[in-house]
Amino acid sequence: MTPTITAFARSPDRGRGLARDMRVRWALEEVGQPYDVRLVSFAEMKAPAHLARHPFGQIPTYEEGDLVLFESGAIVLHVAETRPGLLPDDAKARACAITWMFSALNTVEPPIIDREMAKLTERDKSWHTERLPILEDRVRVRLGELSGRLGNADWLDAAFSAGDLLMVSVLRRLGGSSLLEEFPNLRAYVARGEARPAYQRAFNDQLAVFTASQPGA
Ligand code: GTB
Repeated sequence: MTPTITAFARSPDRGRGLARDMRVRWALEEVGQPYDVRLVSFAEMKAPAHLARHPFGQIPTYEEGDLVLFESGAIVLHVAETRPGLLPDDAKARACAITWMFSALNTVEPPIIDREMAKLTERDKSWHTERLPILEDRVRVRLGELSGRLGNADWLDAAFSAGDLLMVSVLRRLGGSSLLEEFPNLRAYVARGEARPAYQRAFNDQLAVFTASQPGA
């Protein structure tokens, strides 16, 4: 059965692949699973039909028969557990890869989002110039730790896994900031992820949605 995911009809990231449908698209491409996309407007995301799929009225969601999932991490884990290609067969190696999935979402992404939100929503506050460096330092600490662990390796464990897919997706949110540039091995790690054919297909598909949403397209 072909799964259906949801994505922004008009992504605020203007096709940069930063919305969280990108990581789900990438996972589906890695395992060679074709999928359909239901594009939703902001109004549709908060309407009953979508709220039945996603209690918080967000994207992405994933439907496959009577299975309905939300949370990009849970969706990527489901894809990785039900198709070969994103998790090792060996039980211990699999547990390690899943650990990296959780650490991408629970340990690395939160400080990145805190910084992003501060830049987006707190610029007019009197304390913004004092708070921003604090948030940047929190990101820098995490990046330093991750950089130290990755070292010269290509991937976090022996082979590319769903852990790398989520970690690269999370680090991409720093694109355009000098923070990632401070850690050349992490910058190269992100570039390696982005060079994967499955990533490229996923990126181009979400970019095509943005391009088609432009006036005159
Ligand atoms: N924890 C959930 C998950 O991982 O699936 C978070 C889902 C989420 O935040 N979804 C966002 C959403 O639906 C889109 S991805 N927001 C609408 C709402 O909450 O009403 C977050 C996102 C949005 C925009 C950019 N951007 O413009 O760069 C990047 C990321």
